[in-house]
Amino acid sequence: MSKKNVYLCQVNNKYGDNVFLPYSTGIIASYCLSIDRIRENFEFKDNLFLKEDVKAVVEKLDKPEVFGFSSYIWNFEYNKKLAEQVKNKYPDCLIIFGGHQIPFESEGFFVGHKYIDLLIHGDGEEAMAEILLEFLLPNKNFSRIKNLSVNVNGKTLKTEIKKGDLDINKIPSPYLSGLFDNIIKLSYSFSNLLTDSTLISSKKPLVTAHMLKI
Ligand code: B12
Repeated sequence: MSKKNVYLCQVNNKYGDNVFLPYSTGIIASYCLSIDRIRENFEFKDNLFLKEDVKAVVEKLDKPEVFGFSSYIWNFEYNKKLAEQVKNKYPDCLIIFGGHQIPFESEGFFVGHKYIDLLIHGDGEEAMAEILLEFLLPNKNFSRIKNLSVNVNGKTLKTEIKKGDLDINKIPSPYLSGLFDNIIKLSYSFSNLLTDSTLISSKKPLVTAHMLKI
C-alpha cells in the first residue's frame, strides 16, 4: 500500500546566505515518526523552509494528502497564498495551520479562509499525530481531538483546550534524526541550534518550554 504524502511548511526569509532551519515543523515530524502507525502509513516530504514562488512550489508537489503550515508574523501571508493554491489543485488535501500567528479567538476565522481545514492552538506534536491517526479512519471526525478549531462548512467548531503532558525529552531531535539532512546539504549557512539546546521560556500557556538534551 502506498503511503500518504505529508508536507510541512515553515518558511522564512533569507538573510544573505543565512537561513533558519524549520525547527517547529521538524520537531512535529520527528514526534509523529516515532509512532509506528504513522511511520507505516505516511511519508513526510522534505520540510519547505524558504519563501519560494508559490506557483512553482505547487507544481513540484507530489500528491499531497496532508499539508501543515507553521505560521508566524513573517510568513502568514505567504502561507495563506500557498495553502489556497494547494487546496485549489488538491481539494481533498487536509490543510492545517499552527504556530504563534494562529488566533486563539477563532470564531469567524474560516469565513475568510475557506481553504483551511484545521487550526491548532498551542503545541503541535500530539495534535498533529492525532490528526494523522484520525485521517486514516473511514469516518474521520477531527472534533474528537483537543486544541483544534475545525472548519465545519465555514463555521468554527472549537474543541476542548487542554495543555498536554508530553515529555519533550522523549522526542527524537530533528537535528539528529536526519530530518534536516537534505536541507543541510544545500549551500546556505544555517541558524537554529539555539532552540534545541536552550531553555525557551514561553509566556503562552499552551506552549511547552523546549529544553532538549542532545
Ligand atoms: C527563539 C526565538 C527567536 C530566535 C530564533 C532563533 C532560531 N535560530 O530559530 C530569534 C532571536 C532569532 C527570533 C527572532 C524573531 N522573533 Co522570535 N521567538 C523565539 C521564541 C523565544 C521561541 C521560538 C521557538 O523556536 N520555539 C520552539 C518551537 C518548537 O515552538 P513553536 O514555534 O511555538 O512551535 C510549536 C507550536 O507553535 C506549534 N506549531 C508551530 N507550527 C506549527 C505547524 C503545524 C502544522 C502544527 C500542527 C503546529 C505548529 O507546534 C510547535 C511544536 O509544539 C518565541 C517565543 C516563544 N516562547 O515561543 C519567539 C517568537 C516566535 N518570535 C517572535 C518574533 C516577533 C520575532 C521577530 C520578528 C522579532 C523581530 N522584531 O525581529 C524575529 C523574526 C525572526 C525570523 N524568523 O525571521 C514572536 C512571533 C509572533 C508571531 N505572532 O508570529 C514570538 C512568538 C515572540 C512573541 N511572543 O512575540 N526569535
